[in-house]
Amino acid sequence: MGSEKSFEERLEQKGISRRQFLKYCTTVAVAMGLGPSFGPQIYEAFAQSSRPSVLWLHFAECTGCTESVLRTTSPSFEQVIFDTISLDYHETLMAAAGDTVESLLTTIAEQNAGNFFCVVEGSIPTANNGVYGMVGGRTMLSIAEEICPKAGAIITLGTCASYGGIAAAAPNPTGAKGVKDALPGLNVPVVHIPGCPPNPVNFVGTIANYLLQNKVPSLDSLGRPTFAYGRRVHDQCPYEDGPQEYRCLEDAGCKGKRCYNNCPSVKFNDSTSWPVQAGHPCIGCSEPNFWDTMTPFYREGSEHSDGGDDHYSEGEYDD
Ligand code: FSX
Ligand code: F3S
Repeated sequence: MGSEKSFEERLEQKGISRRQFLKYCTTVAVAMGLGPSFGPQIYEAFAQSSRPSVLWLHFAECTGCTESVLRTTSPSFEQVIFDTISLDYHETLMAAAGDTVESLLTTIAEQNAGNFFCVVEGSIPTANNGVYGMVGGRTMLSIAEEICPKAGAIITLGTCASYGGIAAAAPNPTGAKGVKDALPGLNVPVVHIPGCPPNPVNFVGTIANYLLQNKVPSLDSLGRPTFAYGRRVHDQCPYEDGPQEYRCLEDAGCKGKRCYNNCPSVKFNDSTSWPVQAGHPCIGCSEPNFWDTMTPFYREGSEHSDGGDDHYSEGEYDD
């Protein structure tokens, strides 16, 4: 009870009510396939936990994954982070920089060996001993080799960290790889949360699952939580026979039939919208090698790609 009270006090200090946080936990519970009645259990899991340590590594990426998570507004990412996990290292959000911080990374990983989450964003350049990706004078590859094996569990946030993403698109001159491919022999559970960018609800749901059951969620053959990636985008899309103000975009090149993700159900930006609702075909961004296998993203000559003013045309963005 004591820790629950201090958790609520911390929420209050940040101007967020128990009710608001409970609402968010209910969203996470629904995304996890547990149903809204599990919202209070997730709330309790966060309230009672001793805030697991998280070391967050940035490699070859656009930082869109962090940006997506930062767009969690009710509660804000800052509230989720500082009240439910202990974010001990995150290069984008840390005020400090330099040698002290770099040595802190090593120290925290050693002191908490086996007991911290390692979140990885971005792929790892491996060609020529990883020389094409450096942070603080070290290769991303050597940082990953040092930190990742010490984690209790690894969450690869985004398609780049999961499968290589855009940096690994053909001809992949830097030898960019996802974490598991870059670190063969890694003996730590790895959860892939792909998407370019991924949905923050799926990230928080993975943490919640760990707090509730002390293990990573069940995964599909590509290492993704089945609660989030168990169904095709197309199978959840409401637009095939849906309301007339929205249109099915399959003839514009939509890859929803080849892509597994919960975008139509969970949506982005506090459930405001998702690509097809915004008028853009799904580009299959949560599948491995989608830059090579899902392109061209737009289908030429379709009714939606021939100059309509609310849909992109092939070639319009060719610069
Ligand atoms: Fe990749 Fe994420 Fe796409 Fe960007 O960190 S999955 S390019 S949204 O930023 O890694
Ligand atoms: Fe990506 Fe398709 Fe969702 S493009 S964000 S998986 S609708």
